Amino acid sequence: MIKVHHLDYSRSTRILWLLEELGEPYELTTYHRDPSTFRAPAELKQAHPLGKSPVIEHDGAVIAESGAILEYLAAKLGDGRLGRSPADADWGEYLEWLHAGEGTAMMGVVMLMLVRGCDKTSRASAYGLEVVDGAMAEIEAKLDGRDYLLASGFSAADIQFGYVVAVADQFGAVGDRPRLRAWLARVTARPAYIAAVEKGGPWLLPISR
Ligand SMILES: N[C@@H](CCC(=O)N[C@@H](CS)C(=O)NCC(=O)O)C(=O)O
Repeated sequence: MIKVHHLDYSRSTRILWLLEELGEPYELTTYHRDPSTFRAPAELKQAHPLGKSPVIEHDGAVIAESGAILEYLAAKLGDGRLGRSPADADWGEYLEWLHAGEGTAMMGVVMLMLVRGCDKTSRASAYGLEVVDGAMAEIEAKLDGRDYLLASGFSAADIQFGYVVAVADQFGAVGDRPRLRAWLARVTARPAYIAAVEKGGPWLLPISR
């Protein structure tokens, strides 16, 4: 059975969400953040040397990085659901969303998180906002005429970006983008997301800008 090393208030909810979508059983180990620093406990390093969540164990493999885990689980267990393959016309678009979520957009979101309460005109603040705003604008444009990030339907890419957009909103970076807001409401109304939150707890840290 798949073992998930889950940290409370974190992007590892993405993995629970995907597994709930697939109807796959999993064994959940939940780690708790330090209440003052919000950092992960040291025990998480026993699961993976980086000490970050999510981490999964499956068939003897230990895998970190949420995008890699989503891609792995969708390919291994999805049977064509939630993932895309080289045979699909939108495989490239799927991979781009999956990787841009952490590689670009989340980098900007983390900058906003780190500079919260600081001078909004600082270089770090302005750069973080520019990166996140660019990602939000791109999604708003893509959602014209489609319900999900891919025209072919809901996929792991929506799960990956669900967290990015939810945290960006917490820091006031979503803006007045009706398609993006409707998409976030649509994907987080899915029974699998609700089940993931019931099992893993809320994914947003209790902090604000
Ligand atoms: N790019 C990695 C980021 C992993 C990461 O930073 N996870 C956070 C949880 S949202 C974490 O473990 N933070 C605890 C800490 O750094 O102490 C991924 O997508 O999995």
